[in-house]
Amino acid sequence: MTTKIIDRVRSPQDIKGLTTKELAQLAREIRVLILETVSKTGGHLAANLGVVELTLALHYVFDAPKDKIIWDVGHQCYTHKILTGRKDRFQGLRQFQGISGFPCIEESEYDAYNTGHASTALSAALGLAVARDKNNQDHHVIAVVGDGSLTGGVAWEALNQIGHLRERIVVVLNFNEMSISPSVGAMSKYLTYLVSGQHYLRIKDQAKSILKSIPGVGWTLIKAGRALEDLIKKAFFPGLVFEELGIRYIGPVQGHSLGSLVEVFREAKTYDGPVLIHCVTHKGRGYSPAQENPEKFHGTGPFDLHTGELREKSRIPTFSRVFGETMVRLAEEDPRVLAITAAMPDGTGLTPYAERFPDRFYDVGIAEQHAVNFAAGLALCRFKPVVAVYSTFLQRAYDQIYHDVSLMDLPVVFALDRSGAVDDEGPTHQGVNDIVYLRSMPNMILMAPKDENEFRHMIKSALNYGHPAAVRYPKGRGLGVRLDRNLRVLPLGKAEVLKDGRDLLLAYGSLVAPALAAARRLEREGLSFAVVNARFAKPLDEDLILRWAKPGRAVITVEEGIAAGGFGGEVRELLDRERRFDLKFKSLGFPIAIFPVAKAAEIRKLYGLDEDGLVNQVREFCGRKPPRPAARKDGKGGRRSGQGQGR
Ligand SMILES: Cc1ncc(C[n+]2csc(CCOP(=O)(O)OP(=O)(O)O)c2C)c(N)n1
Repeated sequence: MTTKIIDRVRSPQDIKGLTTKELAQLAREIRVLILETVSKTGGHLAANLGVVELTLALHYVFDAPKDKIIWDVGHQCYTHKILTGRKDRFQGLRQFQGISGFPCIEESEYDAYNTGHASTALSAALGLAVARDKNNQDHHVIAVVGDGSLTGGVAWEALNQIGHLRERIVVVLNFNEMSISPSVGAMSKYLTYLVSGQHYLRIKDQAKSILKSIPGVGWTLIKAGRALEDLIKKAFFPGLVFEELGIRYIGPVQGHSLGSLVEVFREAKTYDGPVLIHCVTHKGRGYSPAQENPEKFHGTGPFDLHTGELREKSRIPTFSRVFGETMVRLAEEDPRVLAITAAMPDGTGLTPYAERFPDRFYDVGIAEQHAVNFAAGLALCRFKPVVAVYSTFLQRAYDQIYHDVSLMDLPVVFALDRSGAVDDEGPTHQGVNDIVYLRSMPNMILMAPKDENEFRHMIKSALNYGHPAAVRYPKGRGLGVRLDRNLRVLPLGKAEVLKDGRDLLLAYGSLVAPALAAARRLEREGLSFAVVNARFAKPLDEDLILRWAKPGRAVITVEEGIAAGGFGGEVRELLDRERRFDLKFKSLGFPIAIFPVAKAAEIRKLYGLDEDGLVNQVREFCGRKPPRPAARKDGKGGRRSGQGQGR
């Protein structure tokens, strides 16, 4: 029986004595574990397959947890987790009460910093390095950052200061020419240029052989390797960006060659200042479906390992897909409609639009702030930009929304995908804050559809109102409703009554459907609630709400977002303004919390926002007890037989 090396690895210490050949064998075993697990749990497959060797070499050369490794975005940390004591829990990747798919300081001392959003690692690394020096410590700080994440402005703000302070930091640039989609922008082209011709390596090798041929002198110079490198760089690459910033550049390095990686990391370890190592890797390495289609396998659901086909199939379209199709239609109708994404063309459903209107589509890279600012400039010149972005990532652009869009009342449309609870990704990716942070923006219109059909009308409406407008919608599939042939503009600030009743359940967006189902169940228990699809969180349908806001009545708001300061807050303030104090008010939504890694449905259940939870919460608010379960005809169930049934 062959024993696996991976079975002997409990911590990075266990790989220190391995030969390069054994490390390569371990890399193969890790890939198998990642593939077998992610094919069941879903996860960030392609990025993780691309950094197996890089991660092994880092743990081989550096001494975590003393040395601190920070993973930018953190979606590529699976090998790191496997090597740092979490191999046996790896089956629970991204599962409720399992392990997170991102670095998590609460989970392990080897996780030096929590990540999830892109481009933060360099700033954090600098903070850790400065703190190290102030504390008279001597460990290494390593930041691993992808070329995609290097399109984020904050990464450059960090490099600016790193070059200035010249702190001892190792930056590992994981260059695979991909963000989720192909990397974009001038910087990406520049990095490709450095790699593509292999100019630098060629020149370095040529210089070495020339020096070697000079009797007596050559070898001395070659041994003083750094001097030679500096000489070459200065002579042939006077503008090498990183060197000009004061950061030593090493590379390009073959990122799947364990020997080369170990050598350069050892060299970087000796350097007394900031150093950037340009490692060339391939996303999806070792699994051909992912290698051929790294975009599809960037973040994947469970899939068939043999065919690479996704397991979940449905005819019901996702909201993202409906969005993309709607954008194509709206762009056909109006040549001023433009679409902007911050590195998520596929995730936001914009790929068909980008193919149809390549010159009216902008992927700005992982640059949400710039996306919003750019849209403001376009809107000022009478274009109609739609910024398609995940709710959680728009948090980055808070000031741009306020300063550049809202204050000038510019008609920028925000299409907020993945709003509400989000499957599997954990606390960094929940789209639960957008209502709260957008509510306070002057001129901003806030909308959320009850289903995918209404959603299409909302995108059309948002483009027609002539003000900043945000439409929030959930991750995943719609309700499977029929789609109207024509798109129409919804009356601004008008809600829709779905069911009449004595008291009011005022639901927003994705929770309209469970609220309606809950109200129907409560009706059978004698609790009469009207259900209103609010459509707008701002402006509210004030007249309609005030019609129900009578003494003694109950008004309950329901939203898939943080309740404090959210949609419910907007309604509560209306009631206070109108001095409707003698009614019962409650807002149901998420608490301010750190959300667990779980399915969205599990998160909603946990906080009482699924149908059962809503029934329970409303019932409790009304001071009602749950009805006794009816006794089953077979005598089982209900109250236990013999327990006072006949009294
Ligand atoms: C602020 C922010 N915007 C968008 C994302 C979504 N996102 C996750 S990974 C990724 C691509 C990262 O590319 P890169 O850093 O090159 O890593 P790779 O996946 O290629 O290894 C993006 C856009 C994010 N995590 N954070």
